[in-house]
Amino acid sequence: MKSRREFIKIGAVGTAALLTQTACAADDKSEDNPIIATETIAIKPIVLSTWNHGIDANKAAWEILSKNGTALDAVEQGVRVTESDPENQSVGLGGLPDRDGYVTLDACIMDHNSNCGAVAYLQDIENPISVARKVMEDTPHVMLAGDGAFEFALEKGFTKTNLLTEKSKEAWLNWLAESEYEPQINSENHDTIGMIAIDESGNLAGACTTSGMAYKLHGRVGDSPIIGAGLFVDNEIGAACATGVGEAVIRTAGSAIVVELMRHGKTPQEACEEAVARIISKHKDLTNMQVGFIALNKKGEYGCHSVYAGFNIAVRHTDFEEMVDAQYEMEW
Ligand code: SD4
Repeated sequence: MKSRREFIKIGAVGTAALLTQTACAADDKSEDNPIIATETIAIKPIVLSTWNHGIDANKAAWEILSKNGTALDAVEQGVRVTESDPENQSVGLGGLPDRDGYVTLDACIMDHNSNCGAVAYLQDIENPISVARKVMEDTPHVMLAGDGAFEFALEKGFTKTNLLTEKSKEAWLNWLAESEYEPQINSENHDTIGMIAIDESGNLAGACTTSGMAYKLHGRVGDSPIIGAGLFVDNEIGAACATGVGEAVIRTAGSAIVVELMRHGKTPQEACEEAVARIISKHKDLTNMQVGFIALNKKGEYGCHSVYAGFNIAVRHTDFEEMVDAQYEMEW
């Protein structure tokens, strides 16, 4: 297993060092450098999210968390930043389309009361996470898909928007020349954004949003809108989120498994490692099978792990902001 940690900005070095020893995906699991925080060091609020784009998303989430806002508002507002960034080609506006040129979005959100909402195969709406929240709050259902989700979004006041930017259209046209389907995760270090947070009151929430695998079959839905696969929150225990090949995450009920492992005493880091091991053991062919998990428990301890090298997460807390390179099992 390999790992590398990298601090990109530290607000208060002393505190950051303390938290690194007590709460992070530690490289050294010796007794001198425990990854289990004691009950007295509850780290909150805290927010973590997947990939490099997590830094900007965390900033928006932090605006809310640092003012005593709820984790639910924080994760929604946080991932909206990534959804609305036209330069980001794996989430929301500007996402790479499916094989037939349609940008189709998947998203879900979950709060501390186990309320949850999701949209799948949603087109022409820039912020699917906010539609998912409306599904959660304004309907008796958990998930709406396709045309029904779109109609619902319009009813709720969302605006129809063309999500296929020139940049993504051009990439798709280039891809069409060979039309070879090859999932490419890690490229430019961004993909699905998954965000999990604890607020000042100690409540957890999570959000996950994506345009899915580039050039997927039309109609394909991944793990990201599926509660228990792309995201799971249990306010008694913790929260987890997945990125990578959605089919593998669905097959192993990835995020639910991470939370269950924490329920049975694993640290977030150990739980992510075991979920990755499960992915590896259930797949004979691991070619391009990148999957990464992030996890956070009630104490604010967190962890992350991936099948292949290259996965990283953004972490924001009162005293520091950092990127953590996940530990992993294999080089590409
Ligand atoms: C999916 N899990 O649609 C998403 C894609 C992703 O990193 O996360 N890529 O399968």
